[in-house]
Amino acid sequence: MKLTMRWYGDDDPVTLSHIRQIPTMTGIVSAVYDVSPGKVWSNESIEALKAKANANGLEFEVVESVPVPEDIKLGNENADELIENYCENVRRLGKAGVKCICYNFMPVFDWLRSELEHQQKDGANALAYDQKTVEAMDPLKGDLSLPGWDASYTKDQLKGLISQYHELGEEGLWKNVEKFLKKVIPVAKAAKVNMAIHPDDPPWGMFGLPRIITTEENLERFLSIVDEKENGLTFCTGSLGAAVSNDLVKMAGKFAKRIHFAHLRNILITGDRQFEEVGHPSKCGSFDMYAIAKSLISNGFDGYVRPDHGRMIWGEKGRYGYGLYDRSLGATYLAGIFEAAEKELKK
Ligand code: DNO
Repeated sequence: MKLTMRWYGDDDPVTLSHIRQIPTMTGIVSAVYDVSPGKVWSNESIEALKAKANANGLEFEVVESVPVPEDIKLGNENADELIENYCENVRRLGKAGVKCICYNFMPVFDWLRSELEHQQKDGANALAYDQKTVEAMDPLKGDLSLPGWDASYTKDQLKGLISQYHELGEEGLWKNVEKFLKKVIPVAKAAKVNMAIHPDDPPWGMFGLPRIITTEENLERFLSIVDEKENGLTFCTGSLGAAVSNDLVKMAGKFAKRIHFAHLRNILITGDRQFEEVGHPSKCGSFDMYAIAKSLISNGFDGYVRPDHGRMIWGEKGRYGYGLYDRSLGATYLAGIFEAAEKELKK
């Protein structure tokens, strides 16, 4: 496995020289942020990102994300043109040496939390989710005040989008993901890039929006749409594991060869569809992280790993989930459990 760390570009308070000093770190996970979703990334921007990483002794082999525009997910008229732009990005990234692209197919919202600074007993704060708080809101009535939700849509745009998705439903979304995969995966194969879809976070529908990248059964269905290695997964334990019915150790093993990227973080499940993010080690939360690492590598996983959301500790202020300190602790913990698992496997 290769240990990587997400970096949000020049505006990120965490610098490349910080990242380089994390023991066993090999590279960054980043994206071009100077164009809107659906547009082609310039070769100059891609090369500049790579050059910055390399100048700091880091690789740039993983992109997170090349966003999929809503028009593709909805199958709107301009979807074909936008998918072609998407393919062009895959070609360009492949040429620049990128080997893995993380993306998601979540309608309207990416990850969703109800609290960004949930106070913890040890003085840290972290992201948290409570279904009841989320259910109390109705975006169709213009009532949406989720922390972290970037209000780039007007109320009317948001209403329009949500009703289009209501009409589309889950099967409609499956149809559109199929169309996307059938065009993008052959391009990824030619470009020697592995595509790695990120699960829906949390893995259930909300506000009546369909969410499909959610369960073992759905991941299986997704992989079989185009049964090629390049059609793969980002295995995000914090996302999938929020649904207690998802058996992470089993899923890690079952899908290991198609998992190209692993986001390995722990959460503490505090109630029905209620959880908070915690430190990465098993003891801090609800998952057996060592068993997950072992299940991955003993079943042939050979991809990228990154620590995921960290808490805010030691007074750090920064991008929620993406500070330096707790993610670095997470990174060294992950390096430790993988070293142990690899050694155990060789015995
Ligand atoms: C949250 C991240 C997600 C992820 C995208 C991938 O912190 O894991 O935002 O980057 O869903 O497309």
